[in-house]
Amino acid sequence: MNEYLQKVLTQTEQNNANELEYLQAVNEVLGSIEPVVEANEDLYKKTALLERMVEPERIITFRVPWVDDSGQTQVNRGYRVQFSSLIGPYKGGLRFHPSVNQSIMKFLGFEQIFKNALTGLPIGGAKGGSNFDPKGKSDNEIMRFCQSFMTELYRHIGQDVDVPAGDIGVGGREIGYLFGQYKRIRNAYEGGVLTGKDICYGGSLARKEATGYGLIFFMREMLAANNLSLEGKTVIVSGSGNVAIYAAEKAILNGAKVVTMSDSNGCIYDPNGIDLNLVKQIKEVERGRIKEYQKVHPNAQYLKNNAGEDSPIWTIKADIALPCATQNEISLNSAKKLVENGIIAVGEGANMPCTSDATNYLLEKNILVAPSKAANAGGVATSAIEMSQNSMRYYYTFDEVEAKLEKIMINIFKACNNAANEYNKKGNYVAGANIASFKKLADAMLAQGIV
Ligand code: NDP
Ligand code: 2IT
Repeated sequence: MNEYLQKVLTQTEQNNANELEYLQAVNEVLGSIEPVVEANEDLYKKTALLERMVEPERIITFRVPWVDDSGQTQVNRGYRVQFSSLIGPYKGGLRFHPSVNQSIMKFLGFEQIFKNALTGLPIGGAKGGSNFDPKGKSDNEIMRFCQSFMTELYRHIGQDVDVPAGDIGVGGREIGYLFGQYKRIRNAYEGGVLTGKDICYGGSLARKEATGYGLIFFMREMLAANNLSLEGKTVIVSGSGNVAIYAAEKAILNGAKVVTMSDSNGCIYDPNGIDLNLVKQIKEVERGRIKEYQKVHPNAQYLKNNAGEDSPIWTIKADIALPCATQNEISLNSAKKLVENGIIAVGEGANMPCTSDATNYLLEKNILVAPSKAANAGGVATSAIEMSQNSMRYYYTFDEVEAKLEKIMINIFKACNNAANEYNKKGNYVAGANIASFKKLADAMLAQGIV
């Protein structure tokens, strides 16, 4: 590896020891950009360009005290990693999940910089959240938590400063409570401070569908470039949240058959094709568990997750896999199983769902991999369209937003494909996405001086 790149990698490892997810994300990007670095080595070295790229502009952590329904005070930790404001206000989701820690926040914030650059829209990169576990909490507990979280976060965000949105555990309900508290503290309606708002108070049509739909638009382009299509393909989808549901919906609209969905307890396998309306009822309305699917469709199989073992979902035979749950959900062993079963493409709806060795294995076996920072960028792109509608004090129709999203995803695929071809990595869209976004960010960094 190039000496300068190697030096920065080693330094990053030393400075962030124990932050495994963050180091995984940095390794993947830096591992892809060697030819660009070699061509600009002196300038990058002199301006410490890579060293600046891997150091967040700001990390905020804070205490979030709240009172549960029994009257007991609870304390969680809140985060906002404002990674880069190079090309726009900090932008990225909030995750509420017990696994949240600084490494996960930094990996997500780092990925977000590159993803947001690929959208072609003026948004920087950030991520935030809390180790709060929304599971089993009452609506009032969720509201009190969100209000306490915002009571600290409000001073760090703003529609031209930093614009949070949803992620795991944060959907329309949570964004509503967060927005209400922000508005109350600020005594101003600043619509563009959060995205993923409900339509009735400033949200964008098609934002809810955007990440999943965008993933399928990207898959359609990637498959077409390789003389393939979604028509008639069997698809396994993991997760049953926002991204999974709308990826499944659009895949079905494109003629594919989706046979699985999952949550952290296990997966359902319905060889006849998933009943998506039922999944929406269970997950979006009742906030229940995926196992309940079997009550209505007793012929569907339920495969339980076993602690410490790979999810059984990746052992099910299919043409296309869409991991839409969480990071590192596809291990090397699962990747081997997918290949053994004849998979042709993997579309990453979740952020960094494959371990590094899984990604490398899939690429070695010539499996088409749609990398998360490109393939799931439709969500944040539509968030930026929500911000622009808020600034204009105007609304687009569903079809108008979807058409813009489709165009953006087509352009992202082209950018990844062109960069892969230009740098002798034909068909490697992982490298293509990293190179295309890095070049844009490097140019912006050089243009703005040492900041
Ligand atoms: P949701 O909270 O709506 O759904 C998450 C789903 O994944 C649930 O089914 C959940 O199951 C499952 N899941 C979460 N954590 C784990 C885990 N540790 N192990 C197994 N299953 C798990 O989140 P989203 O759909 O919004 O997010 C899913 C992924 O997509 C994340 O990686 C997120 O970063 C990414 N993403 C989201 C975007 C968005 O716009 N929402 C945009 C781009 C990427 P359970 O209910 O049991 O926890
Ligand atoms: O990972 C992501 O891109 C998101 N969770 C969406 C972020 C956003 O600002 O819409």
